[in-house]
Amino acid sequence: AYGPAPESDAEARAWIARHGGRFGHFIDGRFTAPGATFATRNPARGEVLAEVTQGAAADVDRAVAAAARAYPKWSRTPGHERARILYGLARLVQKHARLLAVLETMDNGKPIREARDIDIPLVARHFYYHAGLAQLMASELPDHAPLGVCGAVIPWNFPLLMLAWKVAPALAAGNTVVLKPAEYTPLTALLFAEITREAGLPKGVLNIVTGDGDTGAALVAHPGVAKIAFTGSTEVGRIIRKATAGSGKALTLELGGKSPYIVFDDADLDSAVEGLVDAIWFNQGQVCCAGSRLIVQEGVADRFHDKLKRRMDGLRLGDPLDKCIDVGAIVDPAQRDRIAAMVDGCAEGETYRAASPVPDGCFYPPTLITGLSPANPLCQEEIFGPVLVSMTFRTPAEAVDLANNTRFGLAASVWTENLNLALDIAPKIRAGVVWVNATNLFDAAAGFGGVRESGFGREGGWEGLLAYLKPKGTARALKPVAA
Ligand code: TXE
Repeated sequence: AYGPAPESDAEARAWIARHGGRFGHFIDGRFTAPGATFATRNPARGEVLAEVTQGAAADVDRAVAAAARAYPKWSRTPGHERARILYGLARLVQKHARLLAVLETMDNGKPIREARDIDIPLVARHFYYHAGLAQLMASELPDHAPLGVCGAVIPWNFPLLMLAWKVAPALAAGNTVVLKPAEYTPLTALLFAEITREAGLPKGVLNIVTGDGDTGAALVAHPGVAKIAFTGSTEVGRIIRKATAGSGKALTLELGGKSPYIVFDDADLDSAVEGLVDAIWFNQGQVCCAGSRLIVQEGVADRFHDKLKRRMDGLRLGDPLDKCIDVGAIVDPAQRDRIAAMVDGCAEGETYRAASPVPDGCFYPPTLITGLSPANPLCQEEIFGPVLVSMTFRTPAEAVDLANNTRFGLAASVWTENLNLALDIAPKIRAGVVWVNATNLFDAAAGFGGVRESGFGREGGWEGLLAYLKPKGTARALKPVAA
């Protein structure tokens, strides 16, 4: 261990034990009896944390029916009353922050420092912000009405934060929700379900059905669902878009990325290195907007790579509950093997791996690959791991061409001391967000989302709220669900 003592997992283990180590779904305000289960593991230690129920179509039916029963009352609950409950949820997330952070780290493998200082505070912030919007809806959006039952399918890289991104705006707008967490990381969603009871959220307003892609597909296909919000792979996003086409369901998709990180020769190189460590090694690179393509100006490329390698060698890999860890575990051996296969399958370029010893278990070291041609699959495909590829450019126009040489368009980062250059470059990059001399800036008040194969729709801000509303008077195109 690097730190004095790893964060204690006793409270999280006690919570799991209170549920007998086996979880059912959360439907209509209570946990169902566990059915056929699958294991969710701690990827850093390989141990089974708990058994979780594989949701069948009948479970999805029951959850959608519960959400449909709760909808009339919740949608007519005044905004200030919905706000009171959402503020309560935000405060309870803060109250249980330590337990939520430890459980997230155990289930996902992310460093406790990140879960504690980034994920969970952003979750609370998201509920605070949307409580405020709920309160303002009657005066600011008097001509809008909620959609009905909203289905959310979320990934494993930010389990509770992605829940917050979907649930907070949906509830603020007056919808009810059925959410399916990712199969690798269902535990914080189930703990959050318990917290909704403490907050006095009426039963049926939020329902959670655990399971794999089949459970997600059943939710997507359900005729009683008015909207699907999905975050995950571009491949599954494509399946969901086809499955919902012509159904009248509203849809937002937040998909993969291959975000460029452009460093001009006049940039503050030390700050750009620090930013890049955050851009590509935050959450082991398992971030949809990860700055996974370094595009650095030729004259400073060697110097920049040297600085970056020194910084890489200082990164500490290890038990994610160790408070001094920089890089934790990959979420699952299948993902780790997928990363390794992509890197090992590359015949081109030079690979540099961080010096830190790689612990046993599901770990992959921070890796830099230089000397690849832009058409190489590693420069084109989302690796979704701690692997950075680097390319060089001579002119700003070349930098823009390289940045846009991708099917994705989620985020980008531009580093230069020349503000005119930054302002000239930024709008030419096809991405949902372009950060200048910064990276990974997220706020509940700012809409986040992509263009091209990174998806469509925004989450956060008024724009994100509008994705859960329709103009008043629009008839529901969907079949009502029998209560
Ligand atoms: O994602 P999936 P996986 C990318 C990343 C990663 C790859 C595979 O490149 O390596 O995807 O990860 C549910 N209908 N991202 O397989 O399958 C699934 O149960 C409905 C990028 O984990 O997209 C889970 O809850 N739902 C990404 C969720 O979709 C389905 C984050 C995401 O899983 C379904 C995650 C179906 N047919 C992975 N199939 C990002 N951009 O943030 C699966 N699911």
